[in-house]
Amino acid sequence: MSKESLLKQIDNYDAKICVIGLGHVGLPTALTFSKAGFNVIGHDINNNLLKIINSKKSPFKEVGLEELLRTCLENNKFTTSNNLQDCISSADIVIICVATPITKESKPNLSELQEVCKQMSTFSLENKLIIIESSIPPFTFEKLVLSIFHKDLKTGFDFWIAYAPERLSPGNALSEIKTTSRVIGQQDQNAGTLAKSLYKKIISSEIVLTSPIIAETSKLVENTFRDVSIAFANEIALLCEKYGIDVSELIKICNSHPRVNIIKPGPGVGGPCLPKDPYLLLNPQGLAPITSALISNSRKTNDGMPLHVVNIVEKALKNNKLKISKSTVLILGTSYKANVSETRFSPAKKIISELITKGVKVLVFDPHTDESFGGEKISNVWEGISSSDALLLVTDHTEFKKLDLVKISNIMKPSILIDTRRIFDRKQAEQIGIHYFSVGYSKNYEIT
Ligand code: SAJ
Repeated sequence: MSKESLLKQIDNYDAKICVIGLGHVGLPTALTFSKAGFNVIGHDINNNLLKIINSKKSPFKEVGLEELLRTCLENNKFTTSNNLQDCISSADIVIICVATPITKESKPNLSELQEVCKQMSTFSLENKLIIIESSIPPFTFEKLVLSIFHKDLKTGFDFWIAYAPERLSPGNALSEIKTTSRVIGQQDQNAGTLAKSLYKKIISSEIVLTSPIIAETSKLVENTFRDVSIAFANEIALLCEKYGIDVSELIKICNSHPRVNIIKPGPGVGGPCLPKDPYLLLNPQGLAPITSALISNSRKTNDGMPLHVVNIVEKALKNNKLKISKSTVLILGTSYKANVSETRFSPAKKIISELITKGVKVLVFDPHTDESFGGEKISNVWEGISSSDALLLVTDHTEFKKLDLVKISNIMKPSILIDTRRIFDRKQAEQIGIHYFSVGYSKNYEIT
C-alpha cells in the first residue's frame, strides 16, 4: 500500500485506528476519532480498566466522556483489547498515548513507552502510520523510539512515524481536542502529510508541521512556561505578605498595563503535567541534564506552597488563640484544580498530611472526588463547617463559590477562613467578621 492509499483511507474514514493506552489522553482521543467516523480499537494492559470501559462507565470524570463512550460502544465504532499483536495487525494507524511519568528522583521514566515500542517492533508495521502523543524528553523520538524500531524491526523501516504531542487540558479534554491547534513533528514529509490529514478529521484549528525535536520541546516548554508563570505569581504573593499588601489588588493593578498579565497565585501546582514536564525538559534523552536555575527554582517555589499554606493555617489559628494540635480544619477540595476529579500531585495531599502530622483533626469535603488523603471525608459541608475551627479552601470548585459567607459566619465562631484561591470577596468576609486569610494577604497575622 502506498501513502496515497492510506491518505484515501483516512479521507474516507476507512482507516482503522488503534489507540494504545486508554488513560486521560488515550480514551478521549480514541472516542473523538470514533465519533468522527473511524473504527477505533483501544488497547490497554489494565484489564480492570477495560472492564470499566466496556461496562460503559467512564473511568474518570471528564465532561461528556461517559455519554460519548456509551454512544461509541453501542455503535460498534469502538472496541477494546489487551492483545497488542491483534490490535496492531488489524490497524492502519497506531496512536501511542502511554504515561511518561517521573521517578522519585525527578528523572523521566520512559519504561512504558519503551516497552510498547519494543513489542511493536517485533510485529509487522508495514504501511502503517504510527503516532506518538505522550509527552517525552527532547530527542526521545530520535534516540529511543526510532532506534528501537530501526534495531529490531524485522521488515525494515517501511512505515510512517510522527510525533504529535497531546495538548488536552483535563476537564476540558473533549472540547479542547477539537479546538486547540496541533503540532506535528514529522520524521519525513510523507509521515507529516498523513498525520496532518488524520488530525484534520477532528481538529478545527491550525495544524503546524515541524521537526520531531521542535514538537517534543514545544510541548514541554508550554507547560514549563505555565509553571514558571505560576511560580512568579506565587513569589509575588509571598512578597506581598511581607509588605502587608493584598496580592489580588496588586495583580489587578499591574495587569492594567497592556503588556503585563500575571496569573493567579495559589496553594501550589498539581496535576499530571505541570509538576513533571519541566523535569522532562531538563533531562534530554541520551544527553547530560540541563541546568536552569529559573525552571528548577520555579518548581521549588510551587512545591513549597502547600507548606506555606499550612503555616498560614497555623498563624490563623494562633491569632484566634487556638492551638493547631487541638484544632479541627475542614478542607474544601482535594482535586488539583477546579471542577475535575483528578488528584495526582494535588497540593491538597501535602497540606493534609502536614496538618495531620501537626495533630490537626482534618475533615475533607470534595464533591468531585472520593480522595481525602488521610483526612476524614464528610458528606455535608455545613455540618463540617459547624464542627470546625477553620475552613481551608484548596480547590476552587464552582460549588464552593456558592457557599454563603453570612451563613458561614453564623455557624462557625470564630469564623476563620483561609481562601487560597481567592474565590470569596475578602472585603465582604471581613465586614461580617470573618477572619480572612489567603496566600498573598497577611493583614490578619504577624509577619515574621
Ligand atoms: N494554577 C495556579 N494558578 C493559575 C493557574 C493554574 O495555581 O493561575 C494551578 C492549578 O490550580 C493546578 C496547576 O496550576 O494545580 C495546573 O493547572 P493548569 O490549568 O495550569 O494546567 P493543567 O495541568 O490542567 O493542563 C496543562 C495545560 N497546559 C497549559 O496551559 C500550558 C494544558 O493545555 C495541557 O494540555 C496539559 O497541561 C497537559 O496535559 O500537558
